[in-house]
Amino acid sequence: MRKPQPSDKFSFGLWTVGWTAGDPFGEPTRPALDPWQYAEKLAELGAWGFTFHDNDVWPFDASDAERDARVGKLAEAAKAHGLTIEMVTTNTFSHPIFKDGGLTNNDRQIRRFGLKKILRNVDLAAELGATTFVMWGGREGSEYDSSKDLNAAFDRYKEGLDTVAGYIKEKGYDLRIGLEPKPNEPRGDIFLPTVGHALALIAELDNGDVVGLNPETGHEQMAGLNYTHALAQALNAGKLFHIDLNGQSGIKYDQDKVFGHGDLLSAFFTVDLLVNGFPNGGPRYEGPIHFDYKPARTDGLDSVWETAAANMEMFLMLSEKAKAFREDPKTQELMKQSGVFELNEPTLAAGESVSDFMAAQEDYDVDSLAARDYHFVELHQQALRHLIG
Ligand code: GLT
Ligand code: MN
Ligand code: MN
Ligand code: MN
Repeated sequence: MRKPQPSDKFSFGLWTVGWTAGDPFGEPTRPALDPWQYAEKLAELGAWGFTFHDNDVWPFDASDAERDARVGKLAEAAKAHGLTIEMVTTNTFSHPIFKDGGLTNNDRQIRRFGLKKILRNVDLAAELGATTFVMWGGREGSEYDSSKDLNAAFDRYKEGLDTVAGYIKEKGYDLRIGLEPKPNEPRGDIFLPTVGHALALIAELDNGDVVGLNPETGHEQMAGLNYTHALAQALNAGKLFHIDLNGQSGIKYDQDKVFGHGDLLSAFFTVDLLVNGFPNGGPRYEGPIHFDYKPARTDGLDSVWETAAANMEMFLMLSEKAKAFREDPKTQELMKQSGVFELNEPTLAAGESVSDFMAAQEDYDVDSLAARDYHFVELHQQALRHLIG
């Protein structure tokens, strides 16, 4: 497999390779490096960009001088290694102050504190040239239904998002917000559990034009949902602003495996959508191929770089297979037979009114229509021939 190159637009969160592998049951198994050291390594591996939370770079309680010095060093490293800082996000989940959330905390003073922390990082994101600002509301939610006025919680969530989005517009920043849904973990139930929930909330915002999605593979799959469908609906709504690719094996805790190391078949169709687009054309995702995974706790620091490379290799391998699958004339034939292209034709004719439609004398041969053989399984088998044949 060829080496990743900047034109592939591969990008990693600093918290991914930087995860020292502490979990709720055990201590870290790896040492921490400085953020700029991770950036340097990612560049060597062929990554194009990286992303970070405020507190991946400076501690929660850092002075302004310390913050500026550390950001300066990171920006210098990015420049020296030709890396793009494409996305910046805010940590409103680690510090105990956020144990009941940032934007939806019952405590108003904490909401004001959280909002300021976010807005401050919006300024930094713009300054560093990032074009996406991710908001993962990991602590926005509850364990106990009695603890929240849910109507007020959604009002406060919308208020917070509208304030951040309005600020971005007022400042004229070339920045869009990517909401990241997740069903649970760390909260028992997180608000905006799926892409669909987030799309519905965005539609109610005053400044929703600059708010879209950053769907993560494992987060949809934790809810038993189809990640590729989630990407597709976000694309269809013009809201797929960013992606977090990783691997997840079924409905359980958030595994954050290497991309393709969970549900491989689903990963294949995700890549098929990303590199080939919809069969009938339509909106395409042109943003970074961003990985949000965790190197296994059992792997040491040397292996971290193997795991980062594995994400990119998986994407490239699946890209080749997905391209060959779609380019194969046999595939095109099978897609035609299955009606994949037929679905693109509007159900009503151009200019046909509902009354014309209702009045149209059409003979539906119900028995023969019901007997249509779609050959969907053969089409799927054709995909597998390309994937593992
Ligand atoms: C955190 C979370 C990820 C989010 C990051 C953005 S932080 O690691 O588990 O899924 O993308 O805040
Ligand atoms: Mn995850
Ligand atoms: Mn995660
Ligand atoms: Mn993520």
